[in-house]
Amino acid sequence: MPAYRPPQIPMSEVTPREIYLSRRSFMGSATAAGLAISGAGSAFAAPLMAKSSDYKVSDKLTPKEAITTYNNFYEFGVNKEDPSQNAGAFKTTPWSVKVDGLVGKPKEFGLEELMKMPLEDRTYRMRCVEGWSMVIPWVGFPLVALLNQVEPLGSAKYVSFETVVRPEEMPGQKGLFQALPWPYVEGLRLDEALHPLTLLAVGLYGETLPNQNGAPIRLVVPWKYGFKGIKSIVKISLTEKQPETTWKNSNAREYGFYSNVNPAVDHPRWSQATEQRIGEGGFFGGNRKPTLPFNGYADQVASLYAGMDLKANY
Ligand SMILES: Nc1nc2c(c(=O)[nH]1)N[C@H]1C(S)=C(S)[C@@H](COP(=O)(O)O)O[C@H]1N2
Ligand SMILES: [Mo]
Repeated sequence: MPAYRPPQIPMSEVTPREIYLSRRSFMGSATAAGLAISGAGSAFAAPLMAKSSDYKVSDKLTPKEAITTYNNFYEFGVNKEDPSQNAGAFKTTPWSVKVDGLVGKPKEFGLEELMKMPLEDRTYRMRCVEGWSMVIPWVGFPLVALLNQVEPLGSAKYVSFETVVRPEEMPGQKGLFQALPWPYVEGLRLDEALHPLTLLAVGLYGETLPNQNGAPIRLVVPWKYGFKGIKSIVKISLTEKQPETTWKNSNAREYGFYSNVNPAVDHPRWSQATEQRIGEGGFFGGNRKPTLPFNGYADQVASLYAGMDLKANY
């Protein structure tokens, strides 16, 4: 496995925003770095090419141990340590992602094909609605690269996502107590989905994505609360109507469609003004830092919401 490469200076710091955004959509950065494929049963023998990133955060990376043992993936249980303990038997090969709906060229992408997309290292700040945060070095490709291939129609306004249903491999989908209705579903507005920051991740810390983090492919939207980052995706559809989303369906008063990280809009039961960076100063209490609007990505994404009431559209 190659050493993790710290991301380089973002193009956004040296290029006017419009040029930066249009460039970002069509080209990656020049340097290639290998993505090591590890883990028993991996179908991929050859090292994959990952592009070094032009995204940078000055924050310290969250240790891999914390990223992979403290998270949410309710298909494997409702406690933070459940996913890492219960996802071992989950089979991520073979795998395919069906992309359909309002597109000119619907297509089922095999995992081998997805892994050949132009992979990049992208370190993002991540913020859970519960008040904890992490800094995660993802490996993935912009969702826009996949959407371009299916040719969205003019009538498409939203993108919906669906997680696999496999009760035999996912203990949280089995038995009398089901924490959520399955499949887990999420959605983005089309312009959010096309934004160059929006990633389909297939790895972290330069290695194949661990099962508990959403293997083999999951969504990462760094300016939104963590639950928008739907894991183990099997279906993506372009729609005219705003898609159903799991947490809004289960409690619309507490979780909205937009879910933009916003320190000025409290969750009905707690403040969103500060966050606990996991791995720094203990998991709980102490050392909380201020939460930034759009999780610190306002320069890149605030314009998507110009003129919207973000208190009403939480
Ligand atoms: N399918 C699925 N995706 C999911 C979840 C889930 O329960 N099921 N939990 C979400 C929540 S609440 C968070 S905070 C992130 C946490 O995982 P990560 O640290 O690997 O991003 O995954 C999100 N994606
Ligand atoms: Mo979360």
